[in-house]
Amino acid sequence: MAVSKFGIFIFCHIHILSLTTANSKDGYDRYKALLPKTQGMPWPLPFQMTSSEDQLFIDKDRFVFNLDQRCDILSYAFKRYTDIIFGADDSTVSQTKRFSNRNAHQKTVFEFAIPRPLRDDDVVTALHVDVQGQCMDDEYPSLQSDESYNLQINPNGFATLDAKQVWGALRGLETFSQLIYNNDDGAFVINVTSITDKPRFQHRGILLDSSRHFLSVNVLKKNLDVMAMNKINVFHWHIVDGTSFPYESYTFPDMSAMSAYTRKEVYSQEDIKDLIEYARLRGIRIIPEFDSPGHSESWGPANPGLLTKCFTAGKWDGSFGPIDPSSNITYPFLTQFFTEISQVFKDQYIHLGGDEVSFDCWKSNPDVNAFMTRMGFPNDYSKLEEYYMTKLLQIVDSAKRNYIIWQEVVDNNVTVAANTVVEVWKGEYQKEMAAVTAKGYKVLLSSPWYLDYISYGKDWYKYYLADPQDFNGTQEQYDLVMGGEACLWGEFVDDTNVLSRLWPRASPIAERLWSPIGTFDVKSAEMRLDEHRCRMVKRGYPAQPIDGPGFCPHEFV
Ligand code: CP6
Repeated sequence: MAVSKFGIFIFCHIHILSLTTANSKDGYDRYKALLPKTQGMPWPLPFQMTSSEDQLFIDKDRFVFNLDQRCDILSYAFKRYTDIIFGADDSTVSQTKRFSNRNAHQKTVFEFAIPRPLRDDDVVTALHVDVQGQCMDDEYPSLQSDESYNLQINPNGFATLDAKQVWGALRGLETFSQLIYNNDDGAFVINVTSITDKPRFQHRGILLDSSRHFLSVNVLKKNLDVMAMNKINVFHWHIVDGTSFPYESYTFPDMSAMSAYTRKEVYSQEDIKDLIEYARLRGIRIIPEFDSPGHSESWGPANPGLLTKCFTAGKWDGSFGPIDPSSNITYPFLTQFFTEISQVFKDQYIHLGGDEVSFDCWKSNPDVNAFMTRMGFPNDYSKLEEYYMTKLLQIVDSAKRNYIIWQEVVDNNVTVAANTVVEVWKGEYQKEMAAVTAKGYKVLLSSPWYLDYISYGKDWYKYYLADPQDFNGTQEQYDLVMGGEACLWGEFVDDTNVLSRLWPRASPIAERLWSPIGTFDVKSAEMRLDEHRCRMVKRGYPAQPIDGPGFCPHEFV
């Protein structure tokens, strides 16, 4: 008989709660630190999962991934997951020391099972992977990618992973790797399990900012590894901003030559190809953001005449503001630049920013004001912004790319193409989501998930409980919600702390965006999150603790 692990977790939980009331806080904390961790529980929670306490051994020496077609993307994944599963923890346990704890569900979970001689059919020696249709060896993941999969670990040791597309197979391999754990003898075991899984939202992203501080390719790759562990499928790369321009453009090489911090803090075309491929192999899209007309001061030095000159007391004060919508170099520049960007980055979407445009500099500049009068919208700076954004969107449209913009653009009533995606990042999110979807735009949520706000205590609860479809709207409005993004801006973040500040704090958001609607049980999530955090640590990523005191079975080295 298969017993749901969830049932047992709920039982544990009640048990712990009763202890809380009976004992002092200190005693409870010490006790909790000694509790067995959950083992082999996946994060994010699958759409449907039943698992029994029946354990099967995985024979490390015989184990193979089977696939009956040639598919490089999966061959690479098999290699990666072989290392992930068996590499970090080399078990030297002999066959005879291994045991099965079949029937363990009849005892309390804390009791050890009785060792039992190994039977051949208890051993998993292969995962049989089947992808319907063709392998997508030269395709990129997209908003339309099918990430669903079905994973069966049968009582006789026969294990299968079925997916419609490679993207689903990749997600299933990650889940499979998470189901495997070491028993007390150090043997590799997996519980009899049946999983049918698919994401709730198609767009599950992380924003990182490589302009305020440079982030090395090496660290960005590590982050892509951890994203894949969390089934996050979009890297929103806020690659440049006002403070530095690390993107090495082949059309405008002076931009990074003049505005990167140093020649070292630059992403070459090779670096970018390398990252896009690294992400693709993990089923992750890279969406670059080139934010304008604000946040683009770094674009100026290499492009005289592009930025607005700010005036004080009737003359130029030496400073620059947003891109100058009235300048005759602006639109030819944007056309060339975004044509390049649409060739370099393979995703269907480009993020065009459009946030936090300050009107002060435009207001101060006599040429800009003369232009506005000529155009028939004197003193209407929102109209000027609209003029600029409309032209930019047309340019990107001609380059056959879709675009994402920050919410201000539509808050300021700029009319944008109907298929524009709007990212909500500020204000009361329920109101903003309702307003943007009422206008018929597709929407991404990020406002509750600004991970650069740090505070004392367990901030992950509030990330976990925020929901992109938690607003008053019609079904049509809910259907416009594509997903969301966790944002970690770069003012206080660089290579030294990006991974530990992001993980596991972004993991609750990953579960919110992947797992079925209504996955709100923070208590059972907490046990799994704790295990998941330790799993990241075990795989070599410096994920910080979710709560103390406590420990991981494998400390970070
Ligand atoms: N940079 C850019 C930023 C922010 C935005 N755009 C930002 C604003 C407020 C907070 C965090 C980040 N640093 N280009 C807004 C989307 Cl709290």
